[in-house]
Amino acid sequence: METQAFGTIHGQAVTAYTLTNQHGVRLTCLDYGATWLKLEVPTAVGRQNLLLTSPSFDGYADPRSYHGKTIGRVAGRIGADQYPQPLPANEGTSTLHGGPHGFSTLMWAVQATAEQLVFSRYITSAEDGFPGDIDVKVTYTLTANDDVLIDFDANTDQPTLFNPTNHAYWNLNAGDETIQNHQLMLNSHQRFAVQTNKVPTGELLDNAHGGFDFSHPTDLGAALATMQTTAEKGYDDIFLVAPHTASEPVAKLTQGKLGVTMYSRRNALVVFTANAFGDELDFGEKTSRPYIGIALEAQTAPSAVADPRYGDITLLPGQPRHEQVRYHFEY
Ligand code: G6D
Repeated sequence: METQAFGTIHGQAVTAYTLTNQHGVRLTCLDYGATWLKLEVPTAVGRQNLLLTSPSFDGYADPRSYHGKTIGRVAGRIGADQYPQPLPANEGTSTLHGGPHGFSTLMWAVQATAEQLVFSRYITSAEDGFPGDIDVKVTYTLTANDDVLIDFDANTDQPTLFNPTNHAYWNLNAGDETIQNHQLMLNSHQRFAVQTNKVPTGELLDNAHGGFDFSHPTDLGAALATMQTTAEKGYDDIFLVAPHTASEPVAKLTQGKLGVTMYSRRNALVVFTANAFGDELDFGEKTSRPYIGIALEAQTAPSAVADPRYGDITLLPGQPRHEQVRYHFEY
């Protein structure tokens, strides 16, 4: 395990932690936001980072930057009034990615071993505005067979919500190209209809029509071309994951020899193609612009907050919850 100073926030030092496996795959995370900073694989021409990464901490200090960060208590958008107690709003009347003081804005304690980075944090209700004080652990594991596992664990003292995810953006190009030359497969046949504020209505739409069918590996450039007549001009959609076994992937993204395959038991995956990105974000050698990255966010469908048909995101005292997402890399 290696560490590197990575700036400061509110007078506190931010540190980058790097694990390397036997094949030379390297995982780097920050204590701030329990952020996934880099995933580097060895290639014929040297190491290649598959994530969008800002070169300095400035790129992570803004609470509205979510790249690589751990998102919680609740990923995605829910109405701040969709729970018996009001939730902290940060986008009109919605709570996006855990509200203004979500997991992504916090400094986490770290315990590191050769294979794991364990980020832990006690978060009070007064701190993030959700009911209940919670104990949270986010564990990144880099295995010998080129998997990264992210395990999310939580306990609470009062009923609350827990639906965390990771918000890494992928770009498998060595150069400055966008993800338009990538192929995407999703284990999904339906997606959630949303209101104009992007909070789901609870209705499902069929993926078969209008550029949403990724049930087989699909060219993202061609798919994005079909989206140019929409207001979003790209994907920012909550896909319902089809029933599947633990060994069946929920998503696979490839470009040439490089690939990332995601496994999750949860029933939704948000796909966001950075449709309106401009130069307000700095991704180093990758120029920030539309489609410079793709976020694949495994989660329980946000509709579950108000509709038990779509799952259960409640966290109850005495009933700790555990969620996991696994990524496998080919290079
Ligand atoms: C998520 O779906 C959302 C987007 O709408 C948002 O802009 C982004 O996070 C920051 O992927």
